[in-house]
Amino acid sequence: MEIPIALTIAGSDSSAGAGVQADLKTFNALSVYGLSAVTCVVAEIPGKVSRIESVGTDMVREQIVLLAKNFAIGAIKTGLLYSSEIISAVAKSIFEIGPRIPLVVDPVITATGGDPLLKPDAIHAYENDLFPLASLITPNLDEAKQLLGDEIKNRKAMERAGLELAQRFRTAILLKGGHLPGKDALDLLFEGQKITPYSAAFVREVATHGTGCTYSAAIAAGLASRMALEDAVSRAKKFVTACIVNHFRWRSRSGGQIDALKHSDEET
Ligand code: PXL
Repeated sequence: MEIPIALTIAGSDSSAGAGVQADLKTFNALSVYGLSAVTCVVAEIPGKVSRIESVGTDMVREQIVLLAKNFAIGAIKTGLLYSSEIISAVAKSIFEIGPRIPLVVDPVITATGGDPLLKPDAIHAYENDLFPLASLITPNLDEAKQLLGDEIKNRKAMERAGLELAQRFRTAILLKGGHLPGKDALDLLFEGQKITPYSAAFVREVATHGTGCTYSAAIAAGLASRMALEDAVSRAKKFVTACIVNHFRWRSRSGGQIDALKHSDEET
């Protein structure tokens, strides 16, 4: 059987817990061959972004178009796109290579540690250029707040926000409620008026970054393998939870602690 192929269009994380590195590890763990188009290079360690430099839009476009001419891409995910110019170039390239390839958009705005990753004026480019091409958008509560303007503090508010986003952008929305207080990490999938919940025990005292990247990459891996959206999300939720539970941990050279996701499909 031919191995399915997925493409990530995202930033490079030097510490390899998030971004392109997390996406490729996820594709590999889920038996999908991963391709990558790098949009920016981030010098960072877990919890601290030090510097970001973008890749030129022509180079971003060249990577995507060249790959699409030569590989049968089964699904695409986007991660950190950094600027409105890159978002628009990515949207244009995706439209040209095949607007019907399933597209998962992870609207990355800030790093887990709180550092900004996206230029503030870039949200409009997401809304105008890229969201119309998406099969699924995967905001966390902070990102949903930036898109809608309202704080989301409980499950009822999540339901209202998800329905509004699904209607506004005419596509499926996975609203990730991991930041809500409580013992479970609850996510809600909105497809039109239909709401499907996905829940897992919240893993405490593990400080990893890259969970959002890993989650959306795992969903794209499922779609590339021709799983239905609801099944792809269900498997991805289990996968990302296992990656957190099975984390790596080191002592950093400055004496602090470094946690990183372990991207493997083993049972917890
Ligand atoms: O976790 C968000 C994220 C996404 N993409 C890249 C990153 C990070 C964060 O820390 O470096 C490239």
